[in-house]
Amino acid sequence: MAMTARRLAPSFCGEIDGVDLSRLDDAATDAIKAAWLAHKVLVFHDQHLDEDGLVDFAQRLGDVEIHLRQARIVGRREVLLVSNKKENGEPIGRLGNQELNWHMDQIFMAQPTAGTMLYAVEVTPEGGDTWFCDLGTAYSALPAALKARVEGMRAVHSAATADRRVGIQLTEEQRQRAPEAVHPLVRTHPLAGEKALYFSMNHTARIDGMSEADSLDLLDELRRHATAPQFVYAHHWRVGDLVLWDNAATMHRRDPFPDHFPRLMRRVGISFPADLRAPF
Ligand SMILES: O=C(O)CCC(=O)C(=O)O
Ligand SMILES: [Fe+2]
Repeated sequence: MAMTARRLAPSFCGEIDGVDLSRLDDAATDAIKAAWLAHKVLVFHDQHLDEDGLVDFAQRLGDVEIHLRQARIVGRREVLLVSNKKENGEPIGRLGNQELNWHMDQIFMAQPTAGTMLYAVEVTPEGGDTWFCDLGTAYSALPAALKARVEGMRAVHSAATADRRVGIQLTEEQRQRAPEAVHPLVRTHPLAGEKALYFSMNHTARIDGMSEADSLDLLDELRRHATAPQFVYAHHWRVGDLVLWDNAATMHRRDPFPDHFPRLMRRVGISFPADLRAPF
């Protein structure tokens, strides 16, 4: 079964209409997997998924992860709430209303998350757009000198770096479960075979063997190149949208939004098959 996706950006991002993610058969699941690989980011609208339905869909795509920072005591542990909402003065989810800089989810793990899905339950009329950039196409379009320079480089990532840069606090137990991870700065996609830049402005502490200042200069140069308008798609959310992205081929960021607008997203992370999890 072929699934047609409308391209939302020149090189990546597909929008798929007419699919009910709560009723997929195996042929439709395979078509979604193929479209996801081809488009790197998939956008679905008008979905009706409770937490069980979201986890069921995620399980069709791969092994579902429990997020390092998961702290829920009610609801499905596979589902992380991304929200600025509070109950009894306490945040019900993560990441508040602030801007999130260009990043890659869980790049700091030895076996980072392959893909993330975000499902919009409550959206804001202003701000809160989520932006994606195509790191594969950006890599192939690098100026030759820069491409030669990054060849063979390895980058060091840690959750503690994100704590420092973004102010997300880790518990001691979480810190021990996620020490530094070192991955190639240019990663070959384990399923698509495409080479892509592989770093995160929030989590990449440094390039192995370089000072932090020099590393940040290089990362910023790569970030400026990779987030030029021709490599970027910005998603403006509607209730019922589900966006699924490939963490081995894209980075994302989020616009801030006014805190008096409640925003609630349900989020699930998926792994690659066990033998393909470590980046190479
Ligand atoms: O809230 C968003 O739009 C994006 C949050 C994010 O970066 C994530 O859930 O990984
Ligand atoms: Fe993220």
